Formats: sequence, structure tokens, C-alpha cells
Amino acid sequence: AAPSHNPSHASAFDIALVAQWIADARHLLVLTGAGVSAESGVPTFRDAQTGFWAQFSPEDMASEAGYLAHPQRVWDWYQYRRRLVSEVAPNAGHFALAQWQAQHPERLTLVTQNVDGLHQRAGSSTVLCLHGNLMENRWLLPPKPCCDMRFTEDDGPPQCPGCGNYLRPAVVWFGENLPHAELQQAQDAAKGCDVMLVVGTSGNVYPAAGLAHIAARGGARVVIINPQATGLDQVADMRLQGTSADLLPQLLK
Ligand code: BV8
Repeated sequence: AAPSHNPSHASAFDIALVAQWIADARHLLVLTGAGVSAESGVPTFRDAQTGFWAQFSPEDMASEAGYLAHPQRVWDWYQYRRRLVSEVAPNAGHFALAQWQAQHPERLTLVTQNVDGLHQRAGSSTVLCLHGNLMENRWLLPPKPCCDMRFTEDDGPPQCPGCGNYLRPAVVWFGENLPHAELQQAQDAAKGCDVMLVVGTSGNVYPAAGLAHIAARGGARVVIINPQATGLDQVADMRLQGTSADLLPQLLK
């Protein structure tokens, strides 16, 4: 079940102020993290302290070393996440972003750390996905002619019988570089935006979190939307304590 809906503690005054900043913004940058999918029922990396997360750290599970050390466990974790994501729906926060983007296509750059595809399913047309896509696979090593794709995924980590090459989720693991074009576009948007919303992320993973520092250095107003404290609080001009599905529809009129 979706986590309980944290009541927003942000004051009506602060919400109105940020809504005005957004209405006046020439260019709005939005960075989202797992928290924007929480109200769709997708566990975040931090909150899901049950099951997988009680035993293993994200860094152990979302890394090539982790996959090679425990291929079945890591593959099962991604298969579990894929099944879960295919059964949930985008929430009001995703839709508020998609609708605002449709009305002001040239004024919004939407960057996500999420791999669940919910922004796209809510109708967001251009999403800069910094950490890849959960629903796709790619070869761990450059594929050779023997590596063909005829695999039934639920039998465990697909491995080429010819050379032992593994298929792996097409996500960016810890220690791996982000897609260059998406990161470059996101950093350029951070330099040029006048307002940046940082929504639903603990703000500890770089270089994604670095976008807030770049935006602040460029003179943008940085607003954090989160029920809890984050690793980027000191960079923010404003913190709105509340949830994505509650606050984004109020801010993105
Ligand atoms: C890189 C895809 C260059 C996979 C993810 C030491 C050694 C090695 C590397 C490093 C090191 N120190 C730093 C690094 C770099 C490392 C890093 O930053 N590590 C951290 C842990 C310190 N970064 C990397 O490795 C990146 N690559 O740097 O390449 C390089 C090359 C070689 C060697 C070194 C460097 C790659 C990082 C990408 C990893 N992939 N995801 C998958 O999904 O399986 S990361 C994943 O976790 C997310 O994508 C996100 O980026 C990150 C954190 O998750 P969040 O989205 O923030 O979610 P989280 O659960 O943490 O928090 C949820 C938040 O939501 C909370 O704040 C909560 O309060 C809030 N919330 C809850 N409910 C709601 C809500 N908010 C709003 N509404 C609600 N309802």
C-alpha cells in the first residue's frame, strides 16, 4: 500500500510565494527523485526499510560488482521492481508536471533520477533520465554474435551460453557514468534556470544532486519539496515541507 500521505506543513504563504516564483520564471528546472513515485506506491530507496532494503544497501544492489557477486539476487530485485512499477499508476505530482509542461513546453526542463518511467506515463514529453530505464536491458559486455536475445527473463539473470556475457538492467549503477548528453543538457539547464524545484530526493547522489549547486551558483531560486530534511537543504532558498502529490498541483497552476 502507498505510504501514509504526510500532511504538508508548508505554510499557505510559502506555497503562494513559490507559486509566484514559478509563474514569473522564464526557465524552470525540476529535478525529481524516488519520493515523487512514493504516493504511487513505489518504495523509495530509503523508506523501504523492509524486505530487500533491510539487508542490503542500494550501493550493493545497484552496482556491477553487486550483480556479478550475486547475479540471481540482484536480477530478482530488478524483476520485483519491474513487476511492481508495471502495476502502479502515476500520481497527482507526475500529472501536475506533465500538464504544466504541456502548457509551457519551452519553459520547463524536467530531469529525473527515477528509472520507473512514471513521468512519461503521466504524459511528460521530454524527460531527461539521468539514471536510465528500469524496463530495458542491455548486455554487460559488448555483445558478440553468439549473444542473442532469446531469453525468458524470469529464469534468472540471462547469460549468453556461448560466452557467459550477462544481460543487465539498462540503468546507471553506482560507479558508472551517467549518459553524457542527458547530463550535459541538465547541467546547461541548471546554469540557465531562474527557479529550480528539487522534489522527492534525499539529495545525496552525485552528479545528479550537483544540479542544485549549479543552479544556486547561477543565481536561481532553489526550492526543496520533501517531507524530510535532505542533503541539499543548505543550498535551498526555500524548503516546502510536504509531499509531491500534495504540493506540486498547488505550485504548478
Ligand atoms: C558517477 C539507478 C562517475 C539504479 C541510481 C565513492 C565511491 C564510488 C562512487 C562515489 C563515491 N562517492 C560518491 C560517489 C559517486 C556516487 C554517489 O554519489 N554515491 C553516493 C551514495 C555518495 N555516484 C555514482 O556512482 C554515479 N556515477 O559518479 O560516475 C564515477 C565513475 C567511477 C567511479 C566514481 C565515480 C551514479 C549514481 C547513479 C546510481 N543509480 N539509480 C536503480 O534505480 O536501481 S541511484 C538512486 O538512488 C536514485 O536514482 C537516486 O539518484 C539515488 C537516491 O535516491 P532518491 O531518488 O533520492 O530517493 P531516496 O530513497 O534516497 O530518497 C527519497 C526521498 O523522497 C527522501 O528524501 C524522502 O524524504 C522523500 N519522500 C518520501 N516520500 C515523499 C518524498 N518526497 C516527496 N513526496 C513524498 N510523498
